Amino acid sequence: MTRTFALFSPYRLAAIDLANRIVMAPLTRDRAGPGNVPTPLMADYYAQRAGAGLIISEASQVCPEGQGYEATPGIHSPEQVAGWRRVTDAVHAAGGRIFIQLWHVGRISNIAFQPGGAAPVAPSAVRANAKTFVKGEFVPTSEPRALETAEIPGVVAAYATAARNAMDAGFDGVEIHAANGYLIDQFLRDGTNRRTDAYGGPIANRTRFLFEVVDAVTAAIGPERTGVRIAPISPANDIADSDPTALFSAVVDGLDARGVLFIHVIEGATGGARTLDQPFDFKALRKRFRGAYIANNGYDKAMAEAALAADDADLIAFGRPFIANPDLVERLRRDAPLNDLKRESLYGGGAEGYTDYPALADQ
Ligand code: 8OZ
Repeated sequence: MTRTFALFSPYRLAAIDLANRIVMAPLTRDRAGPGNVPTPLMADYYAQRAGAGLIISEASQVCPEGQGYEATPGIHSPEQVAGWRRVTDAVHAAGGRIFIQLWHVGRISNIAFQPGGAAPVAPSAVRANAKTFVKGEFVPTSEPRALETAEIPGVVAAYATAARNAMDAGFDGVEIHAANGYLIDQFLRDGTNRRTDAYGGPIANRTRFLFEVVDAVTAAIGPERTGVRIAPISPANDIADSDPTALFSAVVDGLDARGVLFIHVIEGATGGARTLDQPFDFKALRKRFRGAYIANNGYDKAMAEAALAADDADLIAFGRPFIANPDLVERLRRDAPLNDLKRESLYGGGAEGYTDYPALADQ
C-alpha cells in the first residue's frame, strides 16, 4: 500500500489547476539580457523547474525606477513582454504554471540604475543601511527622495500596466511583492514611512499604497489572478515596524476583503531563521484570510507535510532547494538526496550554476 502525501496532491487555485502543493519561490538570479529582457536561457531554467505545482518568477520591475540590482528582468517594455512570452510558453509546454512577481525596489537602489542618475524614490527620504548589486559588486544604496503625493497614482498605475503586460506575456497570474523592505513594505512600516499625508501615520494610511496597488491590479486582471507576498517580521533591507501584529492583521484583512487569490508569507527572516526574538503568530494570520495561504521559509519535506496536515497552509514554497534541484518535486517524492547550492553562481553569469544542476535521471 502506498501512502498518499498531501504535498503531491493537486490543488485548485481559483481556475488554475496545480499538479501539487509545491511552489517555486521567487528567486533573483540577475541573468536578464540587455534592456533587462528575459533570455532563452531563462526560459530553459524555468522550464526545467516546471514540475513545481506553481512557479513564482524572480522579482521583475514594473518601471525603470523600480530597478535596484543589475540584470533583473522588467515587465514594462514590449521587448521584455516578448522575452517573458518565451518563458511562459516553455513552462506551459512542460506542464507547469507560472506567475510573475511584480516589483518596485523603492529606496533599495542605486543612482546607477535610475533614469538620468536621479535619486531613487521612497515614501520618505530615509536612506537604507543596505547593499545592492551593481556591475558584479555589492554597493551601498543611494539616498532616496520622498515621492510627492501627486506622483503616487503614477506609480500605482505602473503596477496595473505591468499586470496587463504579464497577461500579454502569457503568465497565469501575478504576485505583488509587498515583502523584504522594497517599496510597498517601505510604505507599510513606521520605520521607513515618515509621511504626513494620507499615505503616512496610522496603519490605515500606511496600508493605503498597498491597497491602491492591489485595487489597480485586480481591476486590470482580476483578484483571482492576483496574489501578494508579505514578510511580517523579516528585517531584510533595513526594514522595521513598531507593531507588526497590528500592521499585518490590517494588511491581511484588507487583502481578504479584496478577494485576493493568495497570500505568500515569509515566516521569519528572509532566507534566514524562522523564529526571531520578536514572536509572531502566523497561524492567526492564516485564519484571517479566506484565500490560499502559501507558507515559505526553510521548509523541508517533513515540515511541509506537517503544515499541510495541520491545515496551517495550502501550499508550500521552496526557494534555495529549487535553485540546485530542477526536479525538486521528484526528489522530494522519492526522498532522494538534494544537490548542494553553489553560492558563487547565485547572482549573474550564464548557464553555470543556473541550468547545469543535474536532475536525478542524469546522476
Ligand atoms: C536577493 C537579491 C536581490 C533581490 C528579495 C527580490 O529579497 C529580492 C532579492 C533577493 O525579495
